[in-house]
Amino acid sequence: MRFFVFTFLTIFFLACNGPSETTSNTTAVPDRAATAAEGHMALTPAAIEPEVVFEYEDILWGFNWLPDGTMIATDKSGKFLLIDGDGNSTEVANGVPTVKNVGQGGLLDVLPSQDFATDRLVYFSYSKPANPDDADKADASTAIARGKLSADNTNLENVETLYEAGPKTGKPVHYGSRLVWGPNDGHLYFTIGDRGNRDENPQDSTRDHGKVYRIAADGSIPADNPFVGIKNAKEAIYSFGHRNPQSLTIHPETGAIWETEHGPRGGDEINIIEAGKNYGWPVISYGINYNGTQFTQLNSKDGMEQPLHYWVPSIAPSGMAFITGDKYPGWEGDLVVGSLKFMRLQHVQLDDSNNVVGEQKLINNMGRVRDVRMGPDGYLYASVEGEGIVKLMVK
Ligand SMILES: [Ca+2]
Repeated sequence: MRFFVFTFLTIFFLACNGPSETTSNTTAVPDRAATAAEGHMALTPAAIEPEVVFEYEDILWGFNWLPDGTMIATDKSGKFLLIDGDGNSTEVANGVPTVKNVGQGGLLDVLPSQDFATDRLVYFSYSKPANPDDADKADASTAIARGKLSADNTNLENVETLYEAGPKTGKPVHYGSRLVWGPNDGHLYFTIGDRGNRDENPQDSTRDHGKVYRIAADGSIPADNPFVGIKNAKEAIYSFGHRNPQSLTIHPETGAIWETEHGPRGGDEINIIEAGKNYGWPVISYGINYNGTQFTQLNSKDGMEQPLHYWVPSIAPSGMAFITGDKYPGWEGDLVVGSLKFMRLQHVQLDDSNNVVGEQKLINNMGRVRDVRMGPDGYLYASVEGEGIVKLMVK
């Protein structure tokens, strides 16, 4: 009983005092009793069994599904793969632009058009080099583009750049990026990291980088974007003060845009993205420099959003999905987040008000996770470096 009371008070405290924090030794999930009391069944992490559905040695940075169930995935080195239900793959041989596959750059996320069945357009993000003939040495920035996938899936045709951040830089870090369709407006939301220039980029609306963006499907700027009409502002900006967001997903009920971003040493965050808001980087943070020194004394400030949740130490979050459907009893509405650093999935338990009430580690040592998605069959899938794509079965 004492445990239960403690648990209840902990949840109450978390609910009343802003963001929830996790340290690596709190994942025993003391909130399980409360969760069960809410009527959740306790599917345990041990019941989750990864099944490799597509073996692949290199880095599949992002993946998604076409309407016919074919999977489309990005190999970071600059290739699109199409994967059928039997785990056979073909490469899109022609038309894919040259990427700078150095450091965190490469061919990044992929998102089919909302009207793919009729227009066959594929949207994607990549590190675009200033000089494609010398891509690895060239300065680069994140670009968002689309192209038409030929009927036989072998060519990407009429590739056009929809957004290209600038200025390009030689720094190999913090390109972002994820892409999602806004369910309420049909616009394209995407993320671009601060490109290693935290002091100039994230807080300045006249500069790219360190932002969540929103454009229409044709690349135009929606008239109601928050920075439209503001002098010299980058009008595609939707929110700012971000470090390096590598997850973007849609809440299945509210339609809200949820994001994760990498902190420095500690301070990785989950945020709910709203128009025009400032998410604080680098003015406020729960992290410190990699060398152990502090770059800010502040973890909160008026006018800056608190994260919904943050991790100390960092998990290096990449990819995130809400659990929907009935394949994972009791986990519906929770999040699964990929961890590059700890080579696992992080099950983030949410209550009905979307407060984080607990966490569990799923599939330790599965490899560096790049992307996490709910599949059309109701199962979770993750792309894992050196493994390929795994499906999370329930024993
Ligand atoms: Ca923040």
